[in-house]
Amino acid sequence: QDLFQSPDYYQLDELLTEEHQLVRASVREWVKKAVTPVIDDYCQRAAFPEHILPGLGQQGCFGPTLPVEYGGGGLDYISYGLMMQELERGDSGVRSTASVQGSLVMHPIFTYGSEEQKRRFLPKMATGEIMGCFGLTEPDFGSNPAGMLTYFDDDGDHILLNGAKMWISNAPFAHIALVWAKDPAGKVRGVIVERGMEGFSTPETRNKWSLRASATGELVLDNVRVPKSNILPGASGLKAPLSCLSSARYGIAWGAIGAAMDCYDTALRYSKERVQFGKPIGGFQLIQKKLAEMITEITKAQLLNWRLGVLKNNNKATPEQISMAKRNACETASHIAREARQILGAMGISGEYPIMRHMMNLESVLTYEGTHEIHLLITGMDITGQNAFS
Ligand code: TGC
Ligand code: FAD
Repeated sequence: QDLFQSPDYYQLDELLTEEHQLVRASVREWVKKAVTPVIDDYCQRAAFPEHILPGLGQQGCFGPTLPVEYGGGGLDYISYGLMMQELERGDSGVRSTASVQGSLVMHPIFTYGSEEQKRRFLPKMATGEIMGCFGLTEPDFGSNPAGMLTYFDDDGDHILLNGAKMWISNAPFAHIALVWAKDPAGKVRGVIVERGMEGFSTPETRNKWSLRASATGELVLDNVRVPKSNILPGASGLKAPLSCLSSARYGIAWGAIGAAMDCYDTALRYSKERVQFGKPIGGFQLIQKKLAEMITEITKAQLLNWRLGVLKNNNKATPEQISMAKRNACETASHIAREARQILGAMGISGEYPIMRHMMNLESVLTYEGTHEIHLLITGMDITGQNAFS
């Protein structure tokens, strides 16, 4: 891992500012020291490396694009993308933790929250002192969150919240959960539920073969009495949670390519060292085909992500463009992980190398934040004007 070189076949570093390169170098070094040496062990034990949270905060990975006055880094979206790329080069679960905290909880509190909510939560979330999770998916409503059943009733200066969320990253350890629920008028609202509130529990989801080093759980809401001051005043309608997804999906587009880079880099080095039939396997055409296609796909995805970052910096990126980049990155990374695993032969399935772990993680990355099929249909609708969802 010490030898990791970020593939830069098209001299894309020339498109990055000094600040972008510094941010990337800093997170890369941190991942090398804090994540890479321990992640296989946590993954094998299906445990979450909670001790890395302060480090993620110190690296500025929680809410990097938010203003400094709220604890954010005031960075642009290319820096944010590069951070996610480096985190996911370490492990998709580590990037997930940062995506959820920054894009799915801090971003909506910043965008839709009251000044009191922002001051109370954001600075401590930026350091990792307060961790959050994002509850949109329900047992019967995954791709179609509009159908959600979680709801609340009015109870004076409180609400009574009922329902259940499922497959929620960070839920088992989060201090707060941003729960999306329907108000008495049937409008989707965002409610900050705090650990310790009566009737609120977060059972852990076990037996995952993917994202094993990420903690996933349910949110069980049984008549939870929440003060009305915990409702995000600016969020009304499904557009609010879906806009948070746009921010997280953007990070995944960069992140999944980080995992792909790690697989490519590992396979390339292995192909130069592993000798069969009297020569390094990298000298065989079939291995070269795999490696050449990998670097081509990584380079294409890097260009797509960089351009999307420029659009995002100029507030011009559309949700549909983000869907295309998320989908492309997941497909590219999953394919590269499978090809890289084959290049390592039997060693490809060993925890001594990161490839099988990335490959398994990427199965979740393909599904969460909108499945591969949903993102295709988003593109389809955008170009034809026809809704093929329902
Ligand atoms: P639809 O009528 O299309 O949209 C409702 C309103 O929302 C707007 N909108 C968006 N705005 C911003 N960003 C987006 N990505 C948006 N998508 C839609 C839309 O313009 C509309 O606005 P308005 O003003 O007209 O009200 O809604 P629909 O019910 O038909 O659904 C469309 C669909 C299927 C695309 C959407 O439901 C969807 O994206 N489904 C996928 C669900 C999903 O991605 N869930 C993710 C859960 S969170 C998660 O997985 C975290 S994993 C984290 C980790 O560990 O990294
Ligand atoms: P379904 O919606 O039931 O889909 C099943 C299959 O049907 C998929 O292949 C899908 O593409 C396909 N399908 C559905 N509708 C259509 C259609 N109209 N046309 C064609 N095909 C269709 N959610 C959160 O809210 N917060 C989190 O933090 C979070 N973290 C997650 C962590 C992990 C590890 C995982 C695996 C999931 C997480 N999710 C989270 C949930 C994730 O967002 C959902 O799994 C995802 O949105 C898909 O929902 P579903 O699993 O219910 O699949």
